[in-house]
Amino acid sequence: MEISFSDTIEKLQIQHEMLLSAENAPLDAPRSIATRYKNPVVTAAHVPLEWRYDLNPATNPYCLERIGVNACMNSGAIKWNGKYLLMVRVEGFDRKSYFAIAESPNGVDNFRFWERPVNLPDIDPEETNVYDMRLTAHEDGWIYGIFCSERHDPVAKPGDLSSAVAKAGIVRTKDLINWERLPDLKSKSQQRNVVLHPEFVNGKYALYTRPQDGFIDAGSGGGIGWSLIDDITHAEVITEQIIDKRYYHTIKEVKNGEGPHPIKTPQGWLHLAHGVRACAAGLRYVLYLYMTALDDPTKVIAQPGGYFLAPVGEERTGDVSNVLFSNGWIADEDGKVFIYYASSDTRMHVAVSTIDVLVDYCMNTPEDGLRSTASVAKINELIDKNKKYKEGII
Ligand code: M1P
Repeated sequence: MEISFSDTIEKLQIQHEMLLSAENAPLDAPRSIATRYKNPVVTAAHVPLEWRYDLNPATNPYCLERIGVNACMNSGAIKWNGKYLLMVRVEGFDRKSYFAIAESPNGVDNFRFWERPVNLPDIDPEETNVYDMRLTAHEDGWIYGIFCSERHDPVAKPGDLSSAVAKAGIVRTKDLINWERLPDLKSKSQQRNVVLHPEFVNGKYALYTRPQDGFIDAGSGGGIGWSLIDDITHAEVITEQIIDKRYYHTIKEVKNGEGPHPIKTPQGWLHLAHGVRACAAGLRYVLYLYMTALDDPTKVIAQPGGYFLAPVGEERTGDVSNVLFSNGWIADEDGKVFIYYASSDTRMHVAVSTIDVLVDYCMNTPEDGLRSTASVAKINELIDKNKKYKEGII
């Protein structure tokens, strides 16, 4: 017997509600640097049915999904009125991304999208795709969103419909509903992964940048940059200093990029970033941490070697496999940190840690010695230390 339209919709609604209200649970051992949670927190299936289905049987007699969602990924994050908000990059079947806010009461489950996607002011007909917004509640009183604004390369050879140009788009708001669009960041190089530092530095706005020669390739550029901006309403990169470089045979040898804005801790600014290396399977994206000085955010004071989170299990596969990417985290007043990360450009996850643990990890994990020999030396140092401890010498 054929199931009726109303029964189909009811079934979809029940399944959707079950997904949205499912409780999440910690997965990893309690003594990990960050505790992963079992379920992804936001997926394509979390997107409201009203955004995907025409609920009228007269115009949708087969009850088909009219607008498909491919992925929910790379999300900015902010605590707002006691709720945990994600600025989700929702990607449609048509490959276009848009932003939409999903809200949770506890940061680990029950994420529900607000009624409509974000109404991003449209200032340029050439802007084709927007994604990966970082949110910063700046000390000037505004909440800023900086995102990648992508368009077809105007100087691409005829027939080349793949070459693109990445710029940083800037919006700001006081209520997360009404957004003011500011002019895009002016920069000599392509820019993606641009992030606003939350405080003024020397009386200026400060941006983490990622200068690139090309859309995909860092070329002679790359590294996480830093640029002071006189006027955020006409932001321009005049000088750019690389504060976190790329190195041969490391997790960030191909490229890297700042994640969300850094968290201020008593020991320094705590940064989350992604590093990319190449291998036979393609590019591999992992997450790493570093710290900079409170009185000089350009001065790196801790640089633990290697990654802090890399794709495991289900995280390893998706639209763009072998990728972890993060552009949002929330630090609670009690020191808990919710790290939101996407796996394989497909779904959003959370891992929970504390400021104390993350800072301890940064301060006490050996730096990358850049050579196998240095790695072995670090292990021997640790063995010696443990030996002395066991013998009661230290
Ligand atoms: O596909 C992996 C990531 O690739 C880009 O990141 P990056 O600029 O560091 O190369 C972005 O398109 C990002 O959205 C995506 O997750």
